Amino acid sequence: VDELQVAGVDAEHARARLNLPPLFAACAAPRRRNSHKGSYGDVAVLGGAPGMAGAALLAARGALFAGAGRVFVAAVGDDGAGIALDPTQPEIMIRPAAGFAFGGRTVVAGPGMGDSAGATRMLAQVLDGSGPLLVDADALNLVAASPDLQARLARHDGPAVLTPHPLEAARLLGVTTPVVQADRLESARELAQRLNAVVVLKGAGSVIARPDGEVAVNTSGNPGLATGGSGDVLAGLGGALLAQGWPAWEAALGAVWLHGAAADRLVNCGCGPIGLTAGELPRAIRAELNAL
Ligand code: NPW
Ligand code: AMP
Ligand code: MG
Repeated sequence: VDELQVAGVDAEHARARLNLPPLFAACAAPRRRNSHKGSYGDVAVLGGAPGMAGAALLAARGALFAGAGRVFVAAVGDDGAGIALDPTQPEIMIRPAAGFAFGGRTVVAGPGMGDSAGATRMLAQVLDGSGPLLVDADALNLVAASPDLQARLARHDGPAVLTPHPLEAARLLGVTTPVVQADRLESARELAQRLNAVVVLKGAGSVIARPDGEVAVNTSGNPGLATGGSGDVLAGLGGALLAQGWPAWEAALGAVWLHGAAADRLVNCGCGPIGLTAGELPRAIRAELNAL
């Protein structure tokens, strides 16, 4: 704490820098012997508009390697001419978002979702649903632009986690990125209260905040994560923990810590920080989860 204060970090920020694993370890119970894929939940990634299929597939891989029982991509704007299969990950089931049955599934909304009218309609539908929900990327931008979607999100009947990076948080708060960054704890808290959800304000030292004002600051991870797609993997990982029954606060703490620990593991074996790729994270996340 003293060292952080010398570095200019205020006392509250220093206190919030917690060793996260003890806070979520109870959720990481060993698998029951007679369990089956239905025991570990379905994750549906709503996203992957034309040109950004990769974001949805990275989120889907994050969910798969974090133990979700079944993983779907509900592809926005896909009239059947787009992606039908991920040849390197055939476990992922890819369907058009229109008509997709989201009920009873954990929804990860946003990776590569775009801002089309169809995307907005599908997002309104999942916000009105009652399952566990993780909102990221373009879904956050759509929420920022629409008081109607903000109201639907605040009313969402089920666990909800939001994972904005600083620019997405600035859009949601109607301010600029430097304003968000000037007080990251308060920015995250404000968003959690306004939108009635657990909020992960991403970036070095991700802040996790609850609507009741509780905050934590993550200590794992490194600048190898500053690469396209790493946030999409985090979204899928968080969705998988929600699908396996982790409450929103524990799922957010667990996802952020495991994601950072996976990047630290990759750096330790020479796969970064320079040139670390988002696609390498899911297997490293699996190794961290099994080592818990
Ligand atoms: P700058 O440059 O500093 O002004 P956008 P996106 C800022 C999909 N993807 N600290 C920074 O702003 C996503 O899922 C698809 C401070 C940065 O330039 C989305 O659907 C991929 N500032 C869509 O693309 C792989 C920070 O935010 C700007 C910050 C758009 O998402 C890539 C970027 O924000 C991507 O994931 C920090 N820690 N972090 C694929 N393979 O298909 C970010 N910023 O304009 O919202 O764009 O995040 O790339
Ligand atoms: P996104 O911008 O949505 O792709 O998300 C980027 C992910 O990488 C988030 O989980 C960030 O917290 C993480 N990240 C980015 N830069 C750093 C950094 N310098 N140190 C630690 N984590 C980072
Ligand atoms: Mg992102």
